[in-house]
Amino acid sequence: MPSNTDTIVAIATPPGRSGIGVIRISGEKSAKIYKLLTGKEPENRYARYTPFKSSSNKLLDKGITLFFKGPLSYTGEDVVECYTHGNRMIMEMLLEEIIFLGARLALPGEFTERSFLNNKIDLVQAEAVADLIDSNSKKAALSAMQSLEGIFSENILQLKEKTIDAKALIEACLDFPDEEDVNFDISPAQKNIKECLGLLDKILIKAKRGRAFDYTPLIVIAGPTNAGKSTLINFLTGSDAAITSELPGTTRDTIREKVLLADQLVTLVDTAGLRQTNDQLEKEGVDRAYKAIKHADLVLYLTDATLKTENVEGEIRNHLPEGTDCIFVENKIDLCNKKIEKKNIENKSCSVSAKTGEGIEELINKIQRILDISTKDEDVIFARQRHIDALKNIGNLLKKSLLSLEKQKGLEIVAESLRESLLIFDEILGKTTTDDILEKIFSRFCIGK
Ligand SMILES: Nc1nc2c(ncn2[C@@H]2O[C@H](COP(=O)(O)OP(=O)(O)O)[C@@H](O)[C@H]2O)c(=O)[nH]1
Ligand SMILES: [Mg+2]
Repeated sequence: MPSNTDTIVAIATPPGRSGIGVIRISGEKSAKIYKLLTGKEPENRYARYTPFKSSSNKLLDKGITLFFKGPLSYTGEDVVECYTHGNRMIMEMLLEEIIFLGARLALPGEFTERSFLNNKIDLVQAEAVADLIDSNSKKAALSAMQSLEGIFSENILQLKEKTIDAKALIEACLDFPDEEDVNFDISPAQKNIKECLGLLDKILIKAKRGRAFDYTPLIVIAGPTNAGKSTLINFLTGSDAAITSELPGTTRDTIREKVLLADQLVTLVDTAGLRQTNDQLEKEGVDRAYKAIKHADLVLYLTDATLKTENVEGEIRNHLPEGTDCIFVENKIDLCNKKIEKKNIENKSCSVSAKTGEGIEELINKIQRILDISTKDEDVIFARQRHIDALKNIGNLLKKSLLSLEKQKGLEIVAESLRESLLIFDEILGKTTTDDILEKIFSRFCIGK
């Protein structure tokens, strides 16, 4: 296990050519290395144009050097940053020189880990650093920034404070176990726990929304042969990714296409028509279609409006995993003289023509609503699954406490549940997180951060 007291160094900019390259050093030898490398005295927060020289006095490069005296630095320790020409060879030579002067190569995320260990940021903020760097959409980056600014942590701390209050109310009753004739009023505690649950719900909604920014939902188009599934995926992706044909059973492979629907990247999957068949190839296609349905976030179940189809819902329900949403889409309305009535947005069925595009906008609105693709980016938190799972566990413990209170099951049990939930808050923020969880979190960072 490398020591936390070593002075560490890393190239912080990505490999390849660039205008500027940054090398970052952190630890107690930083100032000494600054002096030996540049021949100048480090001055706190002063950007100086300096030479970078090797121990044998060879000029390796010239650039800007910055010194941050700890604890007012990224890691909380003395930090030096060298801005060099963005050439990998030059940077490698400088790196070797700095290692020769007493630093060791930093592990992935080690600078941020030190910032966390020195209490500059909590674990949620440390994770937000990595999420910000890794984010794949502008919305994801902006919401990771909110978490880095501490908004998510503040929300969690607020909920924790409220839970502490509830525990104190319960414990106050527990302090007088022998006074049997004292009738304790549990309603303040009850009210408090209910408020905790309300707050928790709000945080969870914001967290799930934020998570959706960096998640690509899987939408599977399924239904009988010839309903127009391949035509629909082609229409939605604006391509001819899938072969369409009046011959039933054309599609065998599942075709996946990424597309922006209402500002959200989704993966659309076209599948083989669901029917009984003796054709081995088609059978394999149908199996794959059912597999795709199993993993879907949303299924669009397509039927042909010109045909009479019975018990559409029952047909697919047996194959839909619990909780998977489904929109029933009646296609080819251009062939019927039917006027499409505008259905309530809550209604999970609609009529379209994959050929003319009629009704598609309403379909997209329904998809957007079901996946809760928020077009507003305020009030979201970039959360990880770890946070969402922990918050759900807290929710379960709070509900358990409330139930115990209502059933007058004994205040000791209620207090115990509340105590347990407080431990989870500390895990989220990294106060009691185990070493292997920390290692898992920081090893996913890039080097130099
Ligand atoms: N008129 C009309 N024809 C359609 C529509 N959607 C699909 N078709 C036709 O129906 C046939 C089957 O379509 P296809 O997309 O291959 O169906 P799949 O088997 O469900 O993939 C093709 O001849 C399509 O051109 C539609 O909305 N209107
Ligand atoms: Mg097809």
